[in-house]
Amino acid sequence: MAADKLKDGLRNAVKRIVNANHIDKTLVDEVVKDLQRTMIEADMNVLLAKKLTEKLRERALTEKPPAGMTSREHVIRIIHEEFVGILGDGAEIELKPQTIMMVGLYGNGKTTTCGKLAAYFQKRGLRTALIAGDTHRPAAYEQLEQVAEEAGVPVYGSPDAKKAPQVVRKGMERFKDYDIIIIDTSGRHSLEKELIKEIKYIKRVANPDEIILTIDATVGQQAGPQAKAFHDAVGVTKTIITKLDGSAKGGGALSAVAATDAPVIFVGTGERIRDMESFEPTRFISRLLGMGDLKGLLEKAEEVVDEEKAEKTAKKMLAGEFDLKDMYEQMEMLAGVGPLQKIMDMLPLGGGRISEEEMLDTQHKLKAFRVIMDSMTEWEMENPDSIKRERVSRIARGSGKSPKDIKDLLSHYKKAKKAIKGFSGNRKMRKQIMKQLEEGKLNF
Ligand SMILES: Nc1nc2c(ncn2[C@@H]2O[C@H](COP(=O)(O)OP(=O)(O)O)[C@@H](O)[C@H]2O)c(=O)[nH]1
Ligand SMILES: [Mg+2]
Repeated sequence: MAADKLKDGLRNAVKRIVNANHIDKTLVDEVVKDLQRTMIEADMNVLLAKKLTEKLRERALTEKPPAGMTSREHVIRIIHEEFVGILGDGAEIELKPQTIMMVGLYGNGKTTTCGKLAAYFQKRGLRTALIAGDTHRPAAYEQLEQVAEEAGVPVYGSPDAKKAPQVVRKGMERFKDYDIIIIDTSGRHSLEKELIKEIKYIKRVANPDEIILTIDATVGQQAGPQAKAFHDAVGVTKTIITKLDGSAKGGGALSAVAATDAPVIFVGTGERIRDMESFEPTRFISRLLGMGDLKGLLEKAEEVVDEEKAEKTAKKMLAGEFDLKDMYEQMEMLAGVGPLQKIMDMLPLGGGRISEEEMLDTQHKLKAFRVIMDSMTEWEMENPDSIKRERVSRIARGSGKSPKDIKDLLSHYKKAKKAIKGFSGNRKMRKQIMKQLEEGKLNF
């Protein structure tokens, strides 16, 4: 199967690098050639495979490993980064009123994912409803009804309905006051003409904002062509990879993403309604590369990354850039001794020793903030200043908190940001901290 091939090929490349006496041009060339063959055999787009491996080769031959990392670890890290690059930075579905149509072959997880998505939106304060557009399988309606109940949203349809487009038309009418409408469709075992005709018809009736392709991670070779066929028929805008919890590590999904260019927004990691995760290209590629098995080897590499991350956060803070994610991270670190405490320690007397009591209070707040932040999008976390009235009430609805709680969080954030700006505005101190950071004296 393609997924296994890709996985094996990647792992062999990694193994070769690990076992090499030293990294030289011959080895890099061989590994790159192997990788290219593996990718093409695994049904990946040839141009994509070429582009990726060329970049890999160039980086492996020219870049120097950062301090504390061997050249072996460095090359593996480059492979990892370049594969992550194909998948982009991870995309999100917008939290705005919209109609979503699900497509995918039979058994790929459309109905299950309808429920997961409905729960996702509902939790974030958007009124959500489902339409049963699969009129082919007798049990399809009941299955959707069941996931709708779990998500706490209404469903339109009937077990006896025969014409899917008609059901969809009526459902759209029924739910016209809802924020989010998600349409389940039927799948069949293959892409028959009838199926294509039907989903095109449903698309015309519903005029969806997003058409989400669910693709089963265990589908190997056919993933690319399947995705392309759906894309050609209706234009896929987003992808959800399902069953990533299974044994196959989803190599075929890479081809699917390459075939449609529709970014992956979530992955399904189980049958239950809560088994859906935001898609993180980094984690996905780590699984594919078998990073788990390589843990020992890469531990050092990861430490370097962690240090870099801590350093980046500190620098960002000093530059006065600071978002909700940073704030949360910092609050988490307050339990131990994190960069904030270290920097605080360098401040003149009274600069900010954090008392036991404050720490407990912080932990308490953290819990409440976590719940609220779960109802926010990534974008909102990164742009907290843009969270105004409507967003405040939506987040309050989704998290089951009061608008005042949301405002408290935002005001806490503003205070933290101001404090940081305050001392980063002190040029002398800032220079001193920066210098220490650069000289590596300030270790986190
Ligand atoms: N392990 C696992 N099973 C899943 C996942 N998503 C769906 N399934 C299962 O796959 C089967 C088919 O799913 P279904 O939603 O009916 O697919 P549909 O035919 O496309 O609507 C069901 O048994 C689901 O429970 C997932 O992410 N992980
Ligand atoms: Mg279904």
